[in-house]
Amino acid sequence: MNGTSQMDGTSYVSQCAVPPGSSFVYNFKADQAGTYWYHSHEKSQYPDGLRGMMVISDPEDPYKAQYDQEIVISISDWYHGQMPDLLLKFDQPDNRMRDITPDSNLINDTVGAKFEVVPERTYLVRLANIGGFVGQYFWIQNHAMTLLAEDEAKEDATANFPIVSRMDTGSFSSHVPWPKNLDAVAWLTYDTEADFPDPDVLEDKESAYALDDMALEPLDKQPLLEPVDRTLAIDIDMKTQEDGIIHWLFNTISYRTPTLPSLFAALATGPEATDPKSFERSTQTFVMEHGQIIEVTMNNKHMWKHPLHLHGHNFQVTKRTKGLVETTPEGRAPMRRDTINVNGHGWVAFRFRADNPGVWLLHCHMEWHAHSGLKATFVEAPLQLQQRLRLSNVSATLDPSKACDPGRVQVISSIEESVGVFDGTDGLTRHAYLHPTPLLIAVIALICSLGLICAYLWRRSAGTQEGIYSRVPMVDIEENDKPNAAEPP
Ligand SMILES: [Cu+2]
Repeated sequence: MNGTSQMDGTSYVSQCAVPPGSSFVYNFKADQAGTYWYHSHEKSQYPDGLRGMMVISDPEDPYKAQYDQEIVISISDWYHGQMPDLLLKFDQPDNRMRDITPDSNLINDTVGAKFEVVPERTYLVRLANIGGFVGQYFWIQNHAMTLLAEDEAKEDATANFPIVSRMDTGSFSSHVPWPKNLDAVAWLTYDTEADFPDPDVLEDKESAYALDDMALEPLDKQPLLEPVDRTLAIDIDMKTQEDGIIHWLFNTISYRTPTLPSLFAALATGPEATDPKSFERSTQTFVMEHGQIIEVTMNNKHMWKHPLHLHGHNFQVTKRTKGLVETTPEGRAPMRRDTINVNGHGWVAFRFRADNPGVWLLHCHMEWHAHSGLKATFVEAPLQLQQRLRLSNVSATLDPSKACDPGRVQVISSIEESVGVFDGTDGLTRHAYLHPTPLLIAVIALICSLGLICAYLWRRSAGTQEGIYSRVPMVDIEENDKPNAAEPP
């Protein structure tokens, strides 16, 4: 999303929400190869299904020669209720921040998926957790997996092997019932006629074998960014707010959706956009200067893990603690991520260069926590941003309550080459989407009209010649249904 903050898709951060019956064209340059997923960033909609995986292929994939085929796998927790109802239950004063635990666990949005494979071939597995809440441990039974490298297992080609994704119980409060079944199971399928065995029973200690992502090193070996120009210390905390409900907070602020999208505020306020006070306080806005190296330290004051996600950057993770153990890259180039798990009562530190002018969210990717306020806004290089983007109607932002009325304000890119040639209209488009209801009514009306015309023509033809149905003997049902007078009562 470098250079196209207005296409980031975060409602009331980079755009207005897309109203029913409208469409929004996301126009951006897919120049960052990898395995991603997309999802709604409005009203906790994505755990109900408004999400999917997105693969950006690399024409110069350095591992291309090392695998034969790709398998794309999503894993996700799943709720039998829908989010609007679950949020009502969640937002109760007597709910002491007990996250609602999922009912089920899915691989590729189903139970018992089968991935057919051929012996001796090597597969690249692209894996993403697209769930709303729980972290997962993933393994394929009897198969060694190497991250972005060859799978060297030689297994029985007449058997099938369980693929397991297990919910990380470190996400759950001990005060709520845990899901009955933590595992999602699919099968690596060599032979569709053979058995599909249950996975081996493992004690819940598999996390000891899990990959420590701090040990990863990026291929480009980007050196540690230094010196740090600015340090942000952010505590993860929770506290009862004025609505009587316990909310999550970054430092002392629980994020509330602003009336005016923060990007609109950054573009409408001129030089004052460098002042955090130009943004609604509840958006917890940090303003960064162009090119600064920022180090963010996030300190978890509670016992649960949080997957912290920053939009607009792949940051270098420089430290993470677990208990009393502190892990650093130790002489390697630091791994780069856009999401990092912070452990219970632990902390993480990450760095990035503020070279992507835009308005970007930092938030926990557990939807209960994000919904409950665990979000902050990074306004990055607003003066440079104002040179790239402008508003179609600045004065319309003076009444924030109306700024998101349909058609009122558009964000316009000043540098078209940032996204190349595009022959459509990007951004919010009114009535571009044909709603299915009027379409359905039109089709039904057409069918009914044709039916009436046919019936009329048939009746006319029946009057002039003997139709086939005229030979069917007519039965007077009422007469036949009368009791037979000869039978005794
Ligand atoms: Cu969280």
